[in-house]
Amino acid sequence: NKLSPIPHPPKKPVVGNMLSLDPNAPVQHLVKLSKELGPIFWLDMMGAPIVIVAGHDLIDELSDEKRFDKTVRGSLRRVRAVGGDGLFTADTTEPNWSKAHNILLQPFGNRAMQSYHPSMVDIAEQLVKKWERLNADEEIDVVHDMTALTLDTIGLCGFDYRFNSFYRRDYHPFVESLVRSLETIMMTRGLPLENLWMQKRRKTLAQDVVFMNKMVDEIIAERRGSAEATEAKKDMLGAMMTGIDRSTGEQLDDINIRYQINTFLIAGHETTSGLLSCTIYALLKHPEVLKKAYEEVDRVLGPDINARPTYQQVTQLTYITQILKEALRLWPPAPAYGITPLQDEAIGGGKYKLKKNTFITVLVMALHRDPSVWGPNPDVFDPENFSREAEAKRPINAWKPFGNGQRACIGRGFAMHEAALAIGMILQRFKLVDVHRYQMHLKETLTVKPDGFKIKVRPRGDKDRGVFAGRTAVAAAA
Ligand code: HEM
Ligand code: LEH
Repeated sequence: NKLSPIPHPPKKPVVGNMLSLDPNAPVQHLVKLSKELGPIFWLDMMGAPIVIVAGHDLIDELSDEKRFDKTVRGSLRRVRAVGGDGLFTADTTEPNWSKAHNILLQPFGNRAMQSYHPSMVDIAEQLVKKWERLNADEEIDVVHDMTALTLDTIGLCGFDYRFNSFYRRDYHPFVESLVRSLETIMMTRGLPLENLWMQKRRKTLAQDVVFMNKMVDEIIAERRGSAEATEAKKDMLGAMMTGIDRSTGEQLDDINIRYQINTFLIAGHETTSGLLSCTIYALLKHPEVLKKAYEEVDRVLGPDINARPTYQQVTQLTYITQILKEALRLWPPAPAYGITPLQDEAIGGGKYKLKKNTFITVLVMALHRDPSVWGPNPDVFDPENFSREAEAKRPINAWKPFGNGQRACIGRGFAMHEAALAIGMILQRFKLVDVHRYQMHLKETLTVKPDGFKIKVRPRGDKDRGVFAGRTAVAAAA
């Protein structure tokens, strides 16, 4: 075989390795396979080879954008049903990719983050208010509430729309459609088999897409209709409607703007909520980390729990940020990404030949636990992995939760600010209670998130704030 000597597990006739991947947890299954087969191996997906890379040395080479580019294939290709030629699902060579990339750098930049901050606080307050009003016997479905937070936040910051997730029992109809669509997209992974069940799912997918597009198109049309609103609104939609690509002098058309908004909703719904849920899990399981996190929150945000955190204060939550980065290491919400060689290539000192256009999966989840980078106990949660010193010492391309190069996540700063604010405001107010002694079990959709994770919270009293609140009060008085 042309891919030799890249290792591969034994395969069956016709289906190849298709059926040897756990359909409910393919990424976790690939991580397990990488422990048996090594840092690179390939699978036969019904005739189509897919190369899986799990080791740091090789991924470091694959991060060279002169030699490798993102490729939109497999499940990601099918996400185009919703994301169209939005940034996440566009090919790098599509004109709309670079156009939108240039225009969107501004509304995702640091300056713009400051203008979204009050809206982020608005939604985070809804979350903590909900938790404050729970009775002592009531549990919190962590992923549900974190999804409500992240979806409502991108709705408000993105296009001034309130999903009002904290005012409903079920999800907003848009979210119902989105979740169903992504489910169908993931379930039909690699299966060209035509049956009644799949025809039904496909029809529902088409209807859901029509519904989602209509809702977003109406939001855009409404904004176009009100001229004064276009100038006043400092949200992402405003920036997309007025922004000009400096290299072509062109603007985004409304169909592309719709796909960008669909994309933000996929992103806002699927990933930051996973990060927040895993972070809460880690805090519950590591009391010594939680203690330091409380100390930072009390020191930076002060003793008055009703004082809204400022933008500046959130940027000072540096230990919380280390915790978030470590959660992104152990449980990267986007656990893999797809790339392809621009020319025939050889990696690993010429050992592994990769023909132009080969589909390569970078297995981020495995990279993040590579002992050659993270030491002999890579599965241990330790925020010191992201101290200034540890970060400076680490080789590049060892931590890639946001992808690579020019195709890396444009929402990274947005997600990190939103997450630090939310954890800060939660720790300002609550003690976390692990009522079920939950053990991490990752559910795979497009992303990975904890499955069935429930907690309780209790209000923090003045006693819980201890010396730090006192010290802050004294410092404030001085
Ligand atoms: C791309 C992860 C939050 C918007 C990506 C990629 C990753 C990623 C890994 C690269 C995908 C690939 O190579 O195929 C994450 C994580 C997030 C997060 C872990 C939260 C913790 C967000 C948010 C937004 C967003 C909140 C927008 C509101 C995008 C866009 C792209 C992208 C537009 C495509 C960029 C391009 O190719 O030009 N994200 N993301 N992401 N992300 Fe995120
Ligand atoms: O290798 C890939 N896909 C394989 C799956 C693998 C398990 C064998 C396939 O068959 O399709 C490519 C990996 C694509 C997955 C990308 C996941 C990114 C999730 C991010 C969603 C939310 N988001 C969007 C933007 N920012 C965040």
